Amino acid sequence: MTAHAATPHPSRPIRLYRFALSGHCHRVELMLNLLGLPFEAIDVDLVGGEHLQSPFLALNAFGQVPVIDDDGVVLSDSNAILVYLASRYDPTGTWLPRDPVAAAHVQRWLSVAAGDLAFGPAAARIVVAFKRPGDSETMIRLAERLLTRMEEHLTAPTATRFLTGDTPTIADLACYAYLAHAPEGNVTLEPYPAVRAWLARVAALPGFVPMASLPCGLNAAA
Ligand SMILES: N[C@@H](CCC(=O)N[C@@H](CS)C(=O)NCC(=O)O)C(=O)O
Repeated sequence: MTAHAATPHPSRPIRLYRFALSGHCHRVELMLNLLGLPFEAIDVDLVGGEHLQSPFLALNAFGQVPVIDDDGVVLSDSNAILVYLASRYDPTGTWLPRDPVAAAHVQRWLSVAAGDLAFGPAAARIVVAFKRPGDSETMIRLAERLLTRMEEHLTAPTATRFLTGDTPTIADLACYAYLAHAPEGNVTLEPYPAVRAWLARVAALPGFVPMASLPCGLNAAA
């Protein structure tokens, strides 16, 4: 076995530093569950500012969750963690394909997740759910533009069941939570049936775990 070959299981539970209502953390938690990996979740008090103090800053100088500690391998950034978990622990090699073209397609959606998704629906949800200041109108417009592009992608003649093929990859996990929870930031999913069908396919994966829903935005009780 080479140093890069996927190993099926960690020798001890992976520590996941997280905030339970964070979509960035959810995508990592989802990967851990879908791969059936043992892990221990450690809640970081973002509201109380724990992430901006030592010892957390020693784990991630950017002061953000998620972070994992896999037997001394400490990694931050949700998409980087997905790449690590898939490369190290997915014996099927399907969650992050090695084929150069397929890998590039996955990376394209990871970039979307770190770009339009983060600045659109994720940011709009933060403004509403956590009462942070921000230009909701611009965020919602960004979210609508992203959802329109995704609807087109998922209904094109070449469309597949998941974002980059007929089997799910880390691209689907990275894009899932902030779209599934977009209504909490006043972003409607109604005009996007193909996006909703794709979200349902992700949610039907064996081992799927949801992120808790918040009763705010379009989900607020009338
Ligand atoms: N690029 C990072 C972004 C992570 C991120 O924005 N985490 C948020 C929670 S959703 C956080 O820790 N925020 C604390 C802060 O920025 O003060 C990733 O993908 O992990």
